[in-house]
Amino acid sequence: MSVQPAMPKCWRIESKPHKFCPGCGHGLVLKAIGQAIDELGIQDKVVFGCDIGCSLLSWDFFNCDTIQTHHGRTTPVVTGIKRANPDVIAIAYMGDGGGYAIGSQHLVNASSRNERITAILVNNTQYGMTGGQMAPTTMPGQKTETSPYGRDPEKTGYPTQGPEMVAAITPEGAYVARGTVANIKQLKGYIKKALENQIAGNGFSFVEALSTCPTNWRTNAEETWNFVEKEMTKYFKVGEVKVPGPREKEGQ
Ligand SMILES: Cc1ncc(C[n+]2csc(CCOP(=O)(O)OP(=O)(O)O)c2C)c(N)n1
Ligand code: SF4
Ligand SMILES: [Mg+2]
Repeated sequence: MSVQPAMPKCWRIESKPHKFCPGCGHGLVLKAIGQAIDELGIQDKVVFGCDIGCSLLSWDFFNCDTIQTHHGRTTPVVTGIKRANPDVIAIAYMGDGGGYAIGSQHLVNASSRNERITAILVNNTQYGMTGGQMAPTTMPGQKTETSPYGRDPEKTGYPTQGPEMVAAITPEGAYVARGTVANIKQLKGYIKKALENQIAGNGFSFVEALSTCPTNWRTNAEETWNFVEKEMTKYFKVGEVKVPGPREKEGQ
């Protein structure tokens, strides 16, 4: 008897198996997104935007309206769609290179304008699709194709703290969290809350997902999970960073 994998109902079965490398975290993040869409019953309303980078392999993942855009530009593209059609649920899906480097201005501007969209960013500590170059999220000492002796923060700075930055510059009503593919249930919960925040019209919603790239990390299965669970969490704190509601009073 063959065992059928449990796929979210909103996934396109015809496009599976997907094209990510074995052990890649993108498929897990997309599964969490799919489960959140199913549980909220919003498949008919979702417009899914994906970026350049390995995220573009999700262009045929969902039975939802989908658009693929340039680096980091997924955020303004789905913002335009949302402004023109306020009833849609707009999701921008991108990598850390696209969201925090090449298209970082769009994340900053959408955050400070509190756009009513949901951005989901996959942090795999480097530029995956192009062969593993250093990204803003590369950790001190981490070796990549362009930091062969390890990232030196004196020369190239410390890892970008994306959710913390977004939380600092968004007005009230924003929802911001960092999840991990090592805890899919929690990640799905954060994505669901981010989508609910958009549905409620509160403001910008942003979820970063710590993710795996065994191909460029050159890690086996055990090393891959150790890296995401033990190394990445030294720099990237998993949890909710900002939830809608009044800010604490000054001095508290
Ligand atoms: C403006 C621009 N600069 C550079 C590239 C080349 N490029 C394509 S994918 C990519 C890396 C993407 O990395 P990331 O956003 O972290 O996604 P990942 O593949 O890691 O999921 C780069 C630099 C491009 N397509 N456009
Ligand atoms: S290169 Fe890395 S991020 Fe891209 S599909 Fe392969 S494992 Fe995933
Ligand atoms: Mg990346």
